[in-house]
Amino acid sequence: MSRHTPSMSVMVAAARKAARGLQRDFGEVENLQVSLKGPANFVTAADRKAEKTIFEELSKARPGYGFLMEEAGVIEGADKSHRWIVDPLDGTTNFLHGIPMFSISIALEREGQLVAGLVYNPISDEMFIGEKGQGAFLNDRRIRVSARRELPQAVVATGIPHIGRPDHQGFMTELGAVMNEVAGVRRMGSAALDLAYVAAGRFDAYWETNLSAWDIAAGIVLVREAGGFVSGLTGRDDMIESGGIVAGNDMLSRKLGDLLKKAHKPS
Ligand code: 2AM
Ligand code: CA
Repeated sequence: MSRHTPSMSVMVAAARKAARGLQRDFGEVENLQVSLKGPANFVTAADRKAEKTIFEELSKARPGYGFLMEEAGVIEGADKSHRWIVDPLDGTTNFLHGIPMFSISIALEREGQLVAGLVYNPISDEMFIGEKGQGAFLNDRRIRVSARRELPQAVVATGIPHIGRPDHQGFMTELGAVMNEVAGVRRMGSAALDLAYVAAGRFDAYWETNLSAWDIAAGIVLVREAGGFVSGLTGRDDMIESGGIVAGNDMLSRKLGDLLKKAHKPS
């Protein structure tokens, strides 16, 4: 069983409440697939509604905490030492296409340090939580990063840039280097879930670039608390600032990081 702080109970309650709306709306998306114009607007509305629910629940339970949210951006709070970092719907493209691979991501920052993370897939009902010093859990069962130590045995997740997102050539360079060395590359479409899967040992490692703080803040806590290692693409602890991330157990994250660095700077 997991031991949570009261703050984690607040996060879980907010995520579950927002999830009920997303579950209903996801069911509706399938009916909207026939209309070409309908789904995108509908999904934007579902996304905003989920964010509003999470904002209201967290604000009620912890008045004064600040926010950084995907839709609303920065909301300053009276309490300068606490901030919630929220992505109400990570994996929007999947949601829009009726693919049940998306998540709610909520992290808590205290004095500038990430101290708690939650990633919830409302369709599979998988709740990943982690708090600094307390370990990481999937539906109350302890999770750990994978123990594989060699890239040829590793399943490695990533995200592929798409229309409107930068650095397609950079990604091709990285993929070219990685796919030659690993057992398989996977692309699920939700950065938050990718990190949760690394924490659970399903993916051995993960890398992606050009992400935002709300995509990765909660997942970073999960991977660390599952015994894993997270860094930016140059190996520095700058994931939030750089938007680049490499994650896995200490051995594989280092090997993957080295591979990516070498791909960009062939000697
Ligand atoms: P989203 O679904 O909330 O947009 C997919 O590789 C990951 O990248 C998802 O976590 C997705 O989050 C995120 N993503 C999609 N478009 C993005 C963009 N333009 N900038 C940054 N992140 C993006
Ligand atoms: Ca996102």
